[in-house]
Amino acid sequence: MNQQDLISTTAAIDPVFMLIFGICLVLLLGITVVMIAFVVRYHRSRSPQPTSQSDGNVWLETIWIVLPTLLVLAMFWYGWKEYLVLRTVPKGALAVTATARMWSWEFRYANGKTSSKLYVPVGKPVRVELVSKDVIHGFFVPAFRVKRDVVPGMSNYAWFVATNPGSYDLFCSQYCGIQHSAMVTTVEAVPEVQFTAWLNQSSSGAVGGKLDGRKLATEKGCLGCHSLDGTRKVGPTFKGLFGSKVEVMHDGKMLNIIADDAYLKESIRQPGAKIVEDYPPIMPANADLTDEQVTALIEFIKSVK
Ligand SMILES: [Cu+2]
Repeated sequence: MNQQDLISTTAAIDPVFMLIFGICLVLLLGITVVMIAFVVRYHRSRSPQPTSQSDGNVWLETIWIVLPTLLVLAMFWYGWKEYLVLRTVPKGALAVTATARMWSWEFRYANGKTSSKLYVPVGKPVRVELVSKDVIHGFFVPAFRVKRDVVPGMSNYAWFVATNPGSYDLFCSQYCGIQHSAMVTTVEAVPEVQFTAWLNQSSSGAVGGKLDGRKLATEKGCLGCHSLDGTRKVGPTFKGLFGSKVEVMHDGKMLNIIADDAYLKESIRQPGAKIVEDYPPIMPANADLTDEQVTALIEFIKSVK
């Protein structure tokens, strides 16, 4: 399929929406006008007694059976046709894996690069593999009319093509917990040359060969639950955490410990091992982080005073 034949998801969906919306609008107006006319025309003051009785009208009945049937079939046929466009990924689409977790998105490209924003080249179809690490999320990009559930254990996908450069909202469309509204990011559609250059830059989080812990914490979604200013969020704040005394539950026993390197490392790798008193045990494990990344995160936590 070459570029000229490529129909965007937006171009496929909008006419269907307008058709169904148009039919609904005509019916709404038609029914409302007739209803009001009848209320006035047959008001008790005008016709105190029933003036006529009708036993039926074959033509009228035929019309009100056949016409709605055709309308509904037309909506179905047209909707189905364009739905197939949504489900048929054009050949040569760029493959990206979107991983949803409570409460952030991570996009992974074929070369292993990861990003918290979905960078795509303009004019090139993108196939997004949808993966959930925990609960049901929803991949929703209104600008491209694409919305698909992201279900743990189920393989699902969506595709779209950005026909114009720009920044487009990307939401989670399923209520997935108290920080659900924090699952917002963007699709960044950039010219292909720029995209290729970005893709071949060293992976995110690296600054001059050294990993940037703050950037990593943002990208991995840590800051969705852990504040930097002492505010209580879903998890304990990072502010002043390092070196502080923490009350934790460990194997059903309450322990008083000092938040040192070993504790932070364990809490990043196996969050369930020691749960800070009064917080829910819901942080996902981070098996995919490298040791360098964990160290960078700890260094960052140390710096938040
Ligand atoms: Cu979500």
